[in-house]
Amino acid sequence: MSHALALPPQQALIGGQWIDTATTIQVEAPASGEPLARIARSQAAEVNAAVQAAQNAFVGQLGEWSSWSARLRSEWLLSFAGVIEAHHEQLAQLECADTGKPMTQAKGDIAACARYFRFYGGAADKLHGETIPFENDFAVMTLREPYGVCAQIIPWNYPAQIFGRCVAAALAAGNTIVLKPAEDACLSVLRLAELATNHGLPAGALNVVPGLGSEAGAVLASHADIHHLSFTGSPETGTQVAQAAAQHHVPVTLELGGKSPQLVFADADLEAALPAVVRGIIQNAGQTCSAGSRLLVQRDIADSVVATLSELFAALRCDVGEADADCGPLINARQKSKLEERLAAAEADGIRVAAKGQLAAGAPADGHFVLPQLLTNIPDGHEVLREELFGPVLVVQIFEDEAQALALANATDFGLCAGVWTRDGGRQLRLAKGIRSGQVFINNYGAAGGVELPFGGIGRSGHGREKGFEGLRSYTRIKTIAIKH
Ligand code: TXE
Repeated sequence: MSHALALPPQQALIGGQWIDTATTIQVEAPASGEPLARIARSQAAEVNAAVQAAQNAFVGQLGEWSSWSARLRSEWLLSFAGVIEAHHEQLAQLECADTGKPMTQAKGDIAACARYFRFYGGAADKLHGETIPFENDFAVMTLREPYGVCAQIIPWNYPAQIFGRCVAAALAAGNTIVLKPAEDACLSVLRLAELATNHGLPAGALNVVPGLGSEAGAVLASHADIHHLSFTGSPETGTQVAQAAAQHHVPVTLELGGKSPQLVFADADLEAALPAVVRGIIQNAGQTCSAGSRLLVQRDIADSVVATLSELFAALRCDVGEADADCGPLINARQKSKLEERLAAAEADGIRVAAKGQLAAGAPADGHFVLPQLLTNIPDGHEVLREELFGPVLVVQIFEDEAQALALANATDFGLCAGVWTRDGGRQLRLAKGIRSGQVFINNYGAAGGVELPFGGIGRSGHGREKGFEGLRSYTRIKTIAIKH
């Protein structure tokens, strides 16, 4: 597969230079398990050099990047959105090969990446402080200042989208960046970094240190000279990086996944709801932090909903990315066997597989596929209701009334998203207020991924917000200036 792909540089990007590392990491294509690329394995030396380069580009108003005005940053980000769009096809091919996701989804991800640069480009020069009425002989104002060096540790499920979300916002606010992409998929990130450098982003404004989480990631998270840390990944690793950052009092944004419920009431528009419920769990083969992975359905319609969903699941086809199937493979053998073990344990506990999708004819036998499936007959409190499975597996629970629906929706220590399907306006608002999560979608799920909408979790799903204007503010801190006259 690699011969057909135009691969990006696979080294570390430090201070505008692509640097070889002593050893490298083999990256495999999830679709086939075949070798795809060899990326740099950055260690402490590279991470330290990258942090130094980011500091050099950010020295008050003297650094190469921090000397740019908000208007200049805005213009650069807007024009870079155009560069991404011009390379849309090539970036989508990389994303598709590297993550295994269907081509349509890869194209959507690249479009979203460009939209982040357009949105934050438009917002960069609209980030205002305040003036505050105080004693008559004072003038008081607040400035929204960039932090300085932002460390960003990102995962493999949406490399290009998360690059857009984090990098565009941090740059728009005037920060410099050291980004540690995931070892499992980072080719689109490396190409985007190359395009940004070639498009005139000052050296050191964006540094990329590919490598292992336990090496480059751990060194970056505990670095004394970073000023902000944004992490997207598992709750366990999130806890570790937050502890590491706390040693130097570095503020942290954590985006850690979820176990998000979709609540379907008897009065819902089922023709809209059920296909959206299926899309909400099979997108990116269920490897999505915001996946709608729990279906809560009202008893009166439960049998017919399970019957319709069973037909929809049985019609799903898995294939490799390029073939544009409903569902691609999981990212690697480890994620696949972890999920298969959990599914085997669920079956042993009497949980029923009500329906399963199929492998498309001709799909490669050694891709890391797990067939999309619908699980019913689940004992209260079972692990599959509590833990993020990170695969195309939807678990079904039945509720009697609104109060029970709300209790089940909140019976999780995650709190990222929820979908509510009902025509009752009062119930829509009661549940929107009552569900403990960062996002509640009424009669839709995911709001088409709008980059303008703030996004983040509570509890085990993390804290802080990315996306939207709120995401831009989160890359700034307030300075209060009080002038006595
Ligand atoms: O995640 P990790 P993994 C969840 C999902 C999945 C599970 C495991 O449930 O099954 O996490 O996936 C870097 N110090 N999500 O193992 O370890 C790592 O290199 C610093 C949810 O891939 O959290 C990568 O860049 N960094 C999710 C990033 O952290 C470290 C997306 C994420 O890897 C590190 C992905 C360390 N000690 C997985 N160890 C979402 N929220 O969308 C690893 N990393």
